[in-house]
Amino acid sequence: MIKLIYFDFNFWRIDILRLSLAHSNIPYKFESLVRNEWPKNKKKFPFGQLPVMVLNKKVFSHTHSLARYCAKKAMLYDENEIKILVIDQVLDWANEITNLIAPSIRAAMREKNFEKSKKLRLAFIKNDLLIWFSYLQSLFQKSSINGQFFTDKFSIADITAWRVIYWFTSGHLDMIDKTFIDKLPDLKKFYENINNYQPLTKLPEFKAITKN
Ligand SMILES: N[C@@H](CCC(=O)N[C@@H](CS)C(=O)NCC(=O)O)C(=O)O
Repeated sequence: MIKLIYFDFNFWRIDILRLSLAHSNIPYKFESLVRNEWPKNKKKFPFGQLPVMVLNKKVFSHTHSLARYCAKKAMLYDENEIKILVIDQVLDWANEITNLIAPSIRAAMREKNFEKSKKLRLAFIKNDLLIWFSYLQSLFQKSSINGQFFTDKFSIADITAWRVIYWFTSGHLDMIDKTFIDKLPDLKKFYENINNYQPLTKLPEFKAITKN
């Protein structure tokens, strides 16, 4: 059986794996590690990071690789090379925007340097936030065939884009005005559609992510 390991909080990197498997009724185990105990556990993992996936006692890392594996199992990837390119770009976009906001999160969470965090967050908002979400909207506009999903059918691209938009519009990220998405009406419409896409919203994993 597939085992996924991540920290004891919701985050897109693990959530997209869990949502994909759950969507297609693929059984998996989830193990969470307490964040405070991470320093002593870090060296046990091949790249010193989470999430990882354990298959037959072998440990695999990196969100994009794991996402592709889970999505293939769940029939939420694609066979068509061009559609695969679209899906992969959404996964890479999620990594990019995460790497752009990460320094401001790290400054607050790890360094407890709130002044530095504030400066970094303001720079992110000024230089990256709208630009990177507008890149995603452009990809959607160019690729979507039905105006509903990134390709012609529901895929891990939709789960990933939804999950990252949810993160940025949740109101939990300091100084990020969640109404920024109103400036991107096609992306907002996509997000609202997925927010009401019953095969996803009925899952306990979805409910756990959106409960607060
Ligand atoms: N390249 C990795 C990055 C994963 C990553 O940044 N994980 C973070 C949590 S979201 C982590 O493990 N941080 C702890 C650390 O780096 O010590 C991936 O694609 O999954």
